[in-house]
Amino acid sequence: MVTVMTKIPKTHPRRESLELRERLVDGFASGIVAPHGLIAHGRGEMFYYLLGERTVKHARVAARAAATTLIVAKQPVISVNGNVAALCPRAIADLSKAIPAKIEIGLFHRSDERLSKIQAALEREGVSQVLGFLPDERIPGLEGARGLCTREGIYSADAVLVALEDGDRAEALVGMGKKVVAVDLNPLSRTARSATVTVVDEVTKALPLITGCVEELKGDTTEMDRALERYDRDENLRAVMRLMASNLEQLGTEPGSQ
Ligand code: PTJ
Repeated sequence: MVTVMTKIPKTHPRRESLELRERLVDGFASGIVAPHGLIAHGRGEMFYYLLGERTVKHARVAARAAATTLIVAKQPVISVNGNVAALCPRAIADLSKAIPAKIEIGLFHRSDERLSKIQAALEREGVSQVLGFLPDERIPGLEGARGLCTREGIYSADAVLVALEDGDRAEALVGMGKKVVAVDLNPLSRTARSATVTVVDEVTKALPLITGCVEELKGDTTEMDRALERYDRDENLRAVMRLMASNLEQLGTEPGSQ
């Protein structure tokens, strides 16, 4: 397949968004991203647009709870799929170092070829151990290849970070008794509504935000307790939805502004 990378002009008003698209298209062309990943990204773009394409305060509150959940976990694991590997492999490496947490590739549309390409992308960012290639366990209730995982990683983890996750898998991980930290731009998704902590933000912004919170909170039990006390998932998601609705309302009164 021939894919021509488009150079986005520095002055383009929607440059950041278009550059993320380019990363996805590039990841698709190089075999990291599944075709379905392009559709998933489009859905995310729509919710990000409603958020005003910025990290909102509710995401900052959630990020502190997410960081605490990962710090206090005995066996935290970061689950990586094609989209996340294409968008922000460095941010995954940084977060795994800061916590520290293992990294496991968990694919919805699993193939050995994609797995090795994602593994190579993470290794290029200095990650020395990437789990997932040789699964020896299954997530109960998930049929087919998407239920595969490793005993050393996701199966034994007490906390798992998932980004852009399919709802079934997020629910199944919660069903296994794990704390699930989700990054998802859609506050209505099953993933967002079933995770222990949900950060509604664009993943390339959310992961560095969580890493910053990990660095700040590590060792500060008072602030970590406060971070968990201040976070209520359902209230946080409702607040994000109210914000999206009010942004939409405001956009509707400014015709032609976009
Ligand atoms: O690489 P694979 O084979 O594991 O496949 C990955 C995809 C993403 C195709 C698979 O997990 C999937 O189909 O996901 P869904 O069910 O479409 O869910 C993706 C969720 O992520 C949706 O709720 C989107 O709104 C959200 N999303 C998309 N892009 C972003 C995002 N959230 C945060 N940052 C984004 N950039």
